[in-house]
Amino acid sequence: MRQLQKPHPVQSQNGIAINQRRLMRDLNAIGRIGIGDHGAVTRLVFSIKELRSRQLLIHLMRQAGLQIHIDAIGNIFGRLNGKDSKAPAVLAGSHLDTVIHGGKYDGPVGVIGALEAVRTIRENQIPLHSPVEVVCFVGEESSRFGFSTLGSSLVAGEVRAKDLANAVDPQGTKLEHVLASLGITRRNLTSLKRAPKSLKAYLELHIEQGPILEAKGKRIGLVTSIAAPSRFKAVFKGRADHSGTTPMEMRKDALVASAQLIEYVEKVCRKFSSMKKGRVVGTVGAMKIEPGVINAVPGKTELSIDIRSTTARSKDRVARMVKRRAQEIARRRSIGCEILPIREENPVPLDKRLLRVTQEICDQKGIDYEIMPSGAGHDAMQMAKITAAGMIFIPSLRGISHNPLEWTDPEDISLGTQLLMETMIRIANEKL
Ligand code: HGY
Ligand code: MN
Ligand code: MN
Repeated sequence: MRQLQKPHPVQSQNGIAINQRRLMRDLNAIGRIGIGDHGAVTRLVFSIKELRSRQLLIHLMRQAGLQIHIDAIGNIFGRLNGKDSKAPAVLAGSHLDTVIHGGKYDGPVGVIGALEAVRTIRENQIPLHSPVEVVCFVGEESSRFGFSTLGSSLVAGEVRAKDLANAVDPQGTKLEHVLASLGITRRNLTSLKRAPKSLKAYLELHIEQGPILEAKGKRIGLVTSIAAPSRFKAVFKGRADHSGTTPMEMRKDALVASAQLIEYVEKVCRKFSSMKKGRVVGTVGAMKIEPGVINAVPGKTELSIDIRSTTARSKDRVARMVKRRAQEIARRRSIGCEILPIREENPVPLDKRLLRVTQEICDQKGIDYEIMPSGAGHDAMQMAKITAAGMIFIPSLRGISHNPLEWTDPEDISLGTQLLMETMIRIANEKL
């Protein structure tokens, strides 16, 4: 691992620097909610732990003197007004929910970083023309229902009833029912949409979750675009049989069919990933097996498949190939196969002007940065549909994420937060 640039103290703008001790205190407090063995953090959306993390954030926002608004799904907005309280606002934030056995930084860095930026602005009475808001979006991770960026999709007015059809958690709870319990139904899915004219920009500080910044020895990434997923389920329907009495040639084993498809996903994505343009990655991250016992031939499997690329063309082509291959495998084995769509998203370009603002600040401070795409999905991909959206990356140790070993140097978290704050100030004072 190449040595990162020597961490230099966060250089402030006209002497005003964010408070690193307070930033890390609150980040660690959030990180303790849902922590288990080996430091693994689990805060699945709408779980008690995840709700508790949002409660803590509301407390911290209150302490910071922000005006708090919580929408029907539970997205939290903490507002600090500027000179013109009616002007479109500059938002900054991310999410607090996690994957199962994840790390402490994916999401909270962006929420607590934004909170620290706004607290510092308020304490130092830094003049702002437009309001600024800290935002925590609910359910960014697809880990529970297979549906990602839920809260920001609702704010962007990007949730369609059909997208919810196959959004079910492993216990069989349908996302649609959870939304209905919150008063959100097919008829009012766009009721949480934020009017684009009320927004000036959205910024998100996030860990890179990959190896590029560390490999290049850089501390800051300025993000150009966000890769997007095609997510769907492949259901193989064979026949459950006795594992001892059923001859091999008579079996309709759904799990062996699944194994062939899983290997194909890796093979076809590797093939496409050799091409520079339109790199594709594919994952079968979850599988259900029925009856799922040692002495029965698996009769039915359900594979959750995630295919991504920074170009829609490559992503769509590989997703089609995987779906076609699933049907071929089933046909050859005389078993059934059903493809259940979860969600189709297109890669999202981020705002060039916002990127330039942070780039200028880095240049003035002599901070080396990398201009790069994001392989991971983020709330910014939804917010980019209703306002100018930008992202600032900070390095992940050995590129590890969605894993308890996820780690980012507090100096880098502070530097990213300082840059976030100074970018927010510039945008909030820019004439539209
Ligand atoms: O799945 C993702 O890309 C993100 O970590 N939610
Ligand atoms: Mn994540
Ligand atoms: Mn994230």
